[in-house]
Amino acid sequence: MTEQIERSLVIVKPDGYRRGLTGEVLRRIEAKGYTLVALQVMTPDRERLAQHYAEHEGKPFYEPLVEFMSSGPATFAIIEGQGCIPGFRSLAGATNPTEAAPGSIRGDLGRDWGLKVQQNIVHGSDSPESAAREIGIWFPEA
Ligand code: RTP
Ligand code: MG
Repeated sequence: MTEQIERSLVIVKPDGYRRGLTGEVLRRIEAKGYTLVALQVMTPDRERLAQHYAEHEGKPFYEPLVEFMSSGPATFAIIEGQGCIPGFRSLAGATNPTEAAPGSIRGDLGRDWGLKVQQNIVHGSDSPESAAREIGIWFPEA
């Protein structure tokens, strides 16, 4: 394999936290063979969410997304492993839980709740640049 050992930022979003799915998500990450490097539960503040989701500013789902993400505790993790950035995206499945394949986190555990924003349990960085940026926002000491 040519993939690098890399780090990704994973969030178990407030819907996943509320539904008691944090352990299940972490179990899948560890079962896949990725390492947990850092782990923290907190209610994300709007200021850092605005940085995190800067690419989506102005889109119709942006405000509902920040509202949802700041609605309660979420679990933030840095994970590490060969190819873990695309690897975790694959574990997570498609953004829309209705379309996410069975076997993926969103496919197995998510559904469309008919809300203004997809409440899809997890976030995972989408590139090495995003991962470095997002880890810097949520784990400034890392
Ligand atoms: P994420 O960033 O959370 O890992 O998810 P993603 O890459 O699969 O999705 P992205 O396009 O980056 O969108 C970020 C998050 O915004 C919410 N969203 N809702 N039309 C909608 O209702 C909609 N579109 C996006 C989701 O929570 C998505 O994960
Ligand atoms: Mg994204």
